[in-house]
Amino acid sequence: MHTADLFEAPVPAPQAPAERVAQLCALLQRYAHEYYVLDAPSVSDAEYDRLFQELQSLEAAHPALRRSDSPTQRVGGKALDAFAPVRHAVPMLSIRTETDTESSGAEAFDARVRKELGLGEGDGLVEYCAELKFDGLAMSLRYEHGVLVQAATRGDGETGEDVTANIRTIAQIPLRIPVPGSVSAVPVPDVLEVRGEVYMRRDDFEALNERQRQRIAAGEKGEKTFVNPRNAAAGAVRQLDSTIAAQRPLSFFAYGLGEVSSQDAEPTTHLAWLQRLKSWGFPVAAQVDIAQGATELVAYHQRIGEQRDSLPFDIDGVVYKVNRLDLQRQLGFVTREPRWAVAHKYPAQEQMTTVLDIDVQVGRTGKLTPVAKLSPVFVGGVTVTNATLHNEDEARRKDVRVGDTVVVRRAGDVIPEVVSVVLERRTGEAPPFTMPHVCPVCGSAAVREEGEADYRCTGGLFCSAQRKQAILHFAQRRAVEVEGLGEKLVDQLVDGQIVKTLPDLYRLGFVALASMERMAGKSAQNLLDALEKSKQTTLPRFLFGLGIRHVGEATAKELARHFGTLDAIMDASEEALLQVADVGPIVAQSIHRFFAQAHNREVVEQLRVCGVTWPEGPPSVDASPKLLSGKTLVLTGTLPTLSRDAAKELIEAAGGKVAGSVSKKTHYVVAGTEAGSKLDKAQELGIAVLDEAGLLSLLGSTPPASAE
Ligand code: D41
Repeated sequence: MHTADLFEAPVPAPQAPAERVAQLCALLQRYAHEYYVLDAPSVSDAEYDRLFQELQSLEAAHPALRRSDSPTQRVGGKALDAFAPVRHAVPMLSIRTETDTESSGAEAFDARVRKELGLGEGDGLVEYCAELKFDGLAMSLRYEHGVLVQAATRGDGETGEDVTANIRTIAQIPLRIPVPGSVSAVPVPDVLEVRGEVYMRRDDFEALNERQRQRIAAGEKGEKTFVNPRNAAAGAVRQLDSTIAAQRPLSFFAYGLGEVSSQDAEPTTHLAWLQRLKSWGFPVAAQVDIAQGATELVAYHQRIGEQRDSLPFDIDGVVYKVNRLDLQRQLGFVTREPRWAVAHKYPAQEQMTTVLDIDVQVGRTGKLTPVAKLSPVFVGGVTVTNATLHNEDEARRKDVRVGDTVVVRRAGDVIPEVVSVVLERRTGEAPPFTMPHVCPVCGSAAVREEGEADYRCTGGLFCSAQRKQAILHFAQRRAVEVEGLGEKLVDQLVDGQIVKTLPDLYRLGFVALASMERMAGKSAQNLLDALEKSKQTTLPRFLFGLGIRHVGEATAKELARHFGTLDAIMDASEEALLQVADVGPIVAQSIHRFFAQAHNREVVEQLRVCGVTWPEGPPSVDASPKLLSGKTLVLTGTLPTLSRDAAKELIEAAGGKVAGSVSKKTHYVVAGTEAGSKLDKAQELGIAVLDEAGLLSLLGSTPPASAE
């Protein structure tokens, strides 16, 4: 069970099923109208789906309560009067959805298919075509004698709306097939209905919203920004004025067929059809794949899940289809859902919740960040209670207030953020949020300098929040590494005034530690041991650990190499610092200022007195020819002997750079076991892929005896 189940919206008091059914029908009808007719949804898709499923299961349990006007009896929305209705020659079916995140969705589907087909254990695997589930708008395109004659929305599956004029503005949709210059020699049937999804790419969506913001700023009436690419696409398709639709950048992917007049040599599988559509000039997603049996469906679901955030468009799941068309016919459909297909969703990346409070947090460099404290909500696979509002301008632009209902987004490992406020739901009288002009932790003045987005506390190490962050930064694995010194412990040490400055860490005694709350004698000793061990470090780690603004790991390494000793760095002029590779004026100024402060020099001095040491040497001019200079590498998966950090160190020592994601600028991808989307991307872009042995031979070396 997901923890989310514990945090869902307040559960209503037990209610008679009839009452709940009536309530759900009314709610869903209202939401559907807002969504389909007004293009102004007041609830998230996920919330809508959840209520819809609740109604479906109530009706299944109490068939007598199923009303003819129930939203479950009419999947889809009402046609806007302004568009002519189109009766689909072949109904546009809906697709059964499995929402769970585990493998069971694929396994349950495969089991059902096998049962329906009467397959036993010895009968071999069923072949599936697996594809992406685009988060857009279903569309049916009708071609007669190769010419696009009509484009219709899905509507309720039987009757949609004629949106031909708007759809013609989509460059990706062929007006005539085969598209001149396409590869196909196969003649096009007299009647061909292609079904697929109209969607908006994420970059197009961002650009559109940027243009909209400028229009609003310029005072143009009736303009608004869009919540997400799907709503923007829906709005564009349903524009009555097709010149406006033409300004909204839409795209299309084909995934199926409606009416098709018979022809010679018809494809016998779904995949063959998709390939044929592609050969005529329709966009078909590159990720379409064949899967043998449930195991490969699960692998597909997993693999696409890893790629999800790096795709240029939104998907909300994957779709599995029995590949052989004769088997599809044999399976048929029940109540408008084919038995041969299923959609397997991913956890929604956006959810609605309420803002309980707005806090201001203070970071290591004194940066003040407004953070919305949320009623716990399950989004993007985890329970979220905090979402960043980034800075004052963002908080103002979104106008988030305490008590508001907001849309929260968490994609991949990115910090959750508040996307927008659902203004329709604002009931409270809470005033707009303002940034404090004093630090909420230490009371020092907080200032926002011209040209900067952030307020900063001016308290420096007087501010306990900055002290805590500074200690955590120093103690992290990539810096001086004090094992076991985490957030809770640092809070205790700083709040209890046991540690005020970094050197205080090394003056901790067993008695003081062991007398702290929740600190057993053993953990006290472990911490002392870890502190002792951390004293033997390296110059780059120490420099990085000091937390000088703009000095990251790579810069710290360059500084250490260039100057050789800490004293040389501490005494370097800005001009001298500028000689270091990668150090520009801002970084040079920051380093120079840091060491110009007496208290910073004192901290360094005391750390040395306490026994923190590192090997120093003469400056090394970067003379040795570097095997990897100018090369960018990406690491993915688990390598057989090298840890990720060890591999990174080797690559950087050879002058190479390690990047986090694969792009056209990547020279090599080093892949270990369980390499995911980065490997796929490399293959897609034709980038050289190495295993560990390949990396080592590139470096002309053999693995070090130990990774550290
Ligand atoms: O990408 C999609 N959203 C998608 C939707 C897809 N890849 N395949 C689909 N296949 C079907 C069937 C199996 C019924 C031909 C669909 C949909 N239907 C669909 N889209 C909207 C309602 C149904």
